[in-house]
Amino acid sequence: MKLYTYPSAPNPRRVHIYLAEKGIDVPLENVDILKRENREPAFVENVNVMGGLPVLELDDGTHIAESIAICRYFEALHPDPPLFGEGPRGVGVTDMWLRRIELNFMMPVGMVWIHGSPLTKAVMKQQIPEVALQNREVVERYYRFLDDQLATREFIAGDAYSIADIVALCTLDFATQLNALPHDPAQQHLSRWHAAVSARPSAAG
Ligand SMILES: N[C@@H](CCC(=O)N[C@@H](CS)C(=O)NCC(=O)O)C(=O)O
Repeated sequence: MKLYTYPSAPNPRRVHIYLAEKGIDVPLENVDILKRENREPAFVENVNVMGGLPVLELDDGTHIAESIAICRYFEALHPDPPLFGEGPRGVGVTDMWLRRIELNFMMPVGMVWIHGSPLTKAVMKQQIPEVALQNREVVERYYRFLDDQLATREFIAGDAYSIADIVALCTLDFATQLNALPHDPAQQHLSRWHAAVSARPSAAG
């Protein structure tokens, strides 16, 4: 088994944090996104037809791409501690928040990245600056929404740390560090949550 990865990128980072929370060691093979190694024909043809990272290679040669699919694979093998919720209610609520974070937070940050960053300009056929600007506003609204939500509970999906926190942390740090789109430190509940999840040893890697 091995994980093809580029650890500092937000989607691979989700898997690294998840594995650290579970205490699971997986051999790594770094693939340099900046050198476009993940877009070389050998990688696309043999590892991931979509070209993205991370990808988990199993010993029988199966490839599982998509960061959340990789985490779910490990969750099935190592259910404790539960990071996708516990019991039918917990699983449902955690999945609801995971999907909200992916669709309503990561997606607009991704739009800012591909339409607004000088780092993606060379690979985008056409950047549309208005799309980046509109999505910056969507993200700023989402920060306000998350701040309100976190006023009533400790973590994104409830009182237990979960995959929703992992994805939200990677998204917020990606927005802040690579898209110059930080949250307002005066958003005290979001700031409290961010400090707490960042202080976990899993977030350091
Ligand atoms: N939905 C996929 C997204 C994979 C993805 O887009 N990964 C990025 C890194 S964060 C990537 O490989 N970018 C370089 C590229 O697409 O060429 C997942 O969750 O794993």
